[in-house]
Amino acid sequence: MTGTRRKLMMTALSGAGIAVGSVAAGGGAAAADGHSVVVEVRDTFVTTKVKDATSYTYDPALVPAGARVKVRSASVRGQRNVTTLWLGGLKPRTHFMAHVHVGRCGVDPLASGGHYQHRVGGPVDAENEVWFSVRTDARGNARASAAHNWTYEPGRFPESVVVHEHGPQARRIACASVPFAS
Ligand SMILES: [Cu+2]
Repeated sequence: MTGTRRKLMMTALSGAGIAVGSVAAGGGAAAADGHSVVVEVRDTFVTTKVKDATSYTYDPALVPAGARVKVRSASVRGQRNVTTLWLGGLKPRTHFMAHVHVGRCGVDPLASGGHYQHRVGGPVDAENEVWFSVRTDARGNARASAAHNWTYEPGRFPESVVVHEHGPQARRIACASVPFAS
């Protein structure tokens, strides 16, 4: 085992109120003709010395091994999505950027590929992509969320959230694998 603690919770509620899959109480209200889905992952960052892990730090000075991440994606299919990112135990009082990326995290920071885009080849902005502006507090904790009037597309669900250094280089400093769905 990698020592990584990971929990995945998926909730699916049909519009008719019939439970599909494993349902947790308070999983969210379903639209009249929609389909409400919540995906939530908690994980711990490990260094790239660990093979086949799910979430990596590429810069332990900014994101120490053992720092925590939680990602929650709540959707009403075809209508809207809110993706929320929590980070814990990072470098305090520091500004980071983060995005939803298409690929799974790997030992190579580039393994997660590029940004997920709602309209592929469309604008590189916070409406067509999922961007988070993150500022850690005195304890190194932060929360940010991004809302869209679209949902992740079946067949090409994104697979990670990548944390970048704030600045022109936008160096990749950590990555959390998340099996998004909507
Ligand atoms: Cu990115």
